[in-house]
Order: sequence, then structure tokens, then C-alpha cells
Amino acid sequence: IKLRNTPMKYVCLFVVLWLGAGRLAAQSGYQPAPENLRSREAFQDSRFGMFIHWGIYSMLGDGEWAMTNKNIDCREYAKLAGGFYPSKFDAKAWVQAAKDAGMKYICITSRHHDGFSMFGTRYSDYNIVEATPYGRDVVRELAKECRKQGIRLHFYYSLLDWTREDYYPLGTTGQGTGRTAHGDWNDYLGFMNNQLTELLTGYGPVGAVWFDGWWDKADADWQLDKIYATIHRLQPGCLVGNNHHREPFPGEDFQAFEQDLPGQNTAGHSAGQTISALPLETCATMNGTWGYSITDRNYKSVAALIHLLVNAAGRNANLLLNVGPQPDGEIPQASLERLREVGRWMKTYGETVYGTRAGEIAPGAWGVSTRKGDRLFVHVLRRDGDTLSLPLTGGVVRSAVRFADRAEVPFSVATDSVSLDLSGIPADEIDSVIELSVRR
Ligand code: FHN
Repeated sequence: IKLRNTPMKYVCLFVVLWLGAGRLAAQSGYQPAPENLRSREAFQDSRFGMFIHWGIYSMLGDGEWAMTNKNIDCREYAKLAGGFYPSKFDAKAWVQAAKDAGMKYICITSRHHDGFSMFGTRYSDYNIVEATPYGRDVVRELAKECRKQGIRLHFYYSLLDWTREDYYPLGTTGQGTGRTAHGDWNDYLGFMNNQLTELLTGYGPVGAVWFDGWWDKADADWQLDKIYATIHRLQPGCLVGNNHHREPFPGEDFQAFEQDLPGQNTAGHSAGQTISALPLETCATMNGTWGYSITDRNYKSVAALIHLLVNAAGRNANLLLNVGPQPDGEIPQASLERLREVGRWMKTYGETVYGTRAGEIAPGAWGVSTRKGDRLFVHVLRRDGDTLSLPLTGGVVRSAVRFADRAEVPFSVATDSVSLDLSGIPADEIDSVIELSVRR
């Protein structure tokens, strides 16, 4: 368009510059790529994942914090690597166990706070390939098997390190692990960037990077913007989450909760966070420890695990349920048994969990609701009598049936509520799922 030298020309120029400045400003903030938005949906749809805490600490049988809890000198601790030979490790069996449980993704500790890398990295010889007689890159084997069996793989990555000298100044933990020499923090940041680049370029598509340990030095200059940008540049569809126990930071794609459902804070990690609009994920142990513990037999029952999963889905969150493989590479039998039982339940009821979002009936002592289009699934987890009255606005209930056998459930509606007659349903079911068809 040719504009003569008129005031209109200057108005147009101003509008063009103003729009341009707006675009630049928008680009300086994080804008998730279309692939990333699709990953977020897929992540939410999958609802159930397996967390794996595994490292050379498993040999001590005392959880993944043994090194710092016992003030073990990092040089002594490193000797564990020389004896690490998980003769029964079988990536296929792990992925199969996750699938049998109905899990759709696996998140493995690529490097935990002890600083030992469970993958073959060029940036430190303190890794499973170079420092152990086993010499195999278990993360690579797992990645390959996940691709084969159609399971997404996520990487847990610790920002905190109890061994490296360039993790300096030290944080609130790991002060008794014997480090006296002090390296340069910028080297540490470079090291992490290099390792993450390896993980995002050498192991196929990565579903998410799950950071942890930020809380060890909440005031440090972590340069997370750079780290996150590297991840999103290398794999735009890869989600970034950080278990910092705070509101999500810019550049994060999901919000992590630890040992608590969103909105709860029984474990004390969630005082500093409310629920954001991002996809949500709660991680939880099956017993009381993340890494293998030889004494911890305090396993949750199958019913409790199912309740945890359903309670998460009813609060719009995924459940990332942990296993801590033994030093021989096997997942403990007690975990496998529970995974199988949960999987059996999911075979029948998975449809009321996968691909759902939190239902419009808010969670209560009775249970939760999930929804998929016009189908509203009422999960009754605790019975208190034969009549269940629930608040429901903005929809007309057309039918109510037991999900499992489609038997009709008598119901009545009043303004803003629906009452279900549960008298025909056994009171001892783990989860009585009633499907309401709701026209909105
Ligand atoms: O210190 C870790 C712990 O070992 C474990 O990895 C859990 C998993 O959520 N996160 C940290 C504690 O917040």
C-alpha cells in the first residue's frame, strides 16, 4: 500500500510498530509450542504413571537419602558403584509391570541427589556405564523398551548434588558428605545443561523432565529459564515440571505435588503452593520410602492405592506411583503384587479414569467425580447410608447406571442436587462407580 506523506501514514506506522512491540513482548515470555500443548493433553489423559527411584543407594537398602542421612563421605559412598551389578535388571519386565498396572508412562531417576548418573554420560565418569562392573546404560535400555511397548518415558533429574564440588555453596542438605574443595557454580550449571542435552538428544522422545532439589538452595541463581529453554528447544513437546513445592515458575508445563493430593498438605510439602491452571501430578510412595528400603514393609493396601488414583483423577491430577527396585534390579514383590491388582481394577474401570477431567461435583468425604463429555462418573469411595445427595447445577440428569454392569440406579433430582439410591449396591466395594448421563 502506498501512503502519501499524510498524518494517516504516521498513524499506520505507529499501529505497525505497536503491534510489533506487542509480538516481541509476547515472545520474550514462554509460549508453549503446539506439540507441547498436545503433550499436556496426552499427559492428562493418561492419568497414571510409574515413578522409579533407582540408584547405587539401593545397595544400602535404606532409601535414596542414606548418604546424607548417615553423613557418608561421598568418596566412600562412591565405592558402592564398584559393586553394583543388578544381575536381574530387565527393562522389559519393568515396562510390562507398568503396563499391567494400567500405567501409561514411566518417570525414572536419571540422576538423584547422590550425583550418580544412571545413564552413560560424557560429562562425568561417575555413571553406571563407566563406574560399575555392570557397564550397561539402563536408561537407554528402558527408553528402548518403552518405545517398543508404547509407554512414554520421563526423566527425573536432580538439581541438587551431594557429591560434586561445583555444587557450591552447599545447600541445606548434604553438608556432611565430606566436600572440602569448592568448585565454580557456573561449571555446575554447564554440567547440568550438558547432561540434559544428552538426555534430550540421545534417548528418543522424552515425555517430561521432572526436576527436584531446587528447594535445597531456594535463593541460588539456578538459571532455570535457560535450562527450560534448552529442553523446549531440543524437544518442544517435552513437558517440564519441577518439584520445588511452590507455585509453578514460568516455563513449566505441569505442577507437581508430593505425597499429597492437590489442595492437601498432610506431608508438609505443599504449604507454598495453591492449585494452578497447569496439568497436575501427585507423586506418592507405595510404602514409606522412594528408594529401596530393606525394612519398610509399610505398604498401602490395594484399596488405598485405587482410592489414591481415583482421588487424584477427581482433583484433575495424575498419580505418579513409586517403586524402588532392589539392588539386583527387580521391583520388590510386594509392589508387583499391588500393581497387578490395581491393573485388574483398571481393566474394568479405566474408562472412568483415563481421558477424564475432574467432574463438576466437588470432592467430598464420600468420594469424587470425573467426567468425559456428557458422562459424569460418581466414584463412591466411602458409604454413609444408602442415599447419597450431591450438589449438581447446570445440567439435567438423564440416567444413572452402575458403571460395571449398567444396572439402573434409582435417582431423584432437586434444584441444584441429585440424590442416588445406593441400596442395591454392595457397601463394601472399593469404589462404587455410578455413571450419570448429564445434558448440559
Ligand atoms: O528428596 C527427594 C526425594 O528423595 C524424592 O525424590 C522425592 C520425590 O518426590 N522428592 C524429594 C523430596 O521433595
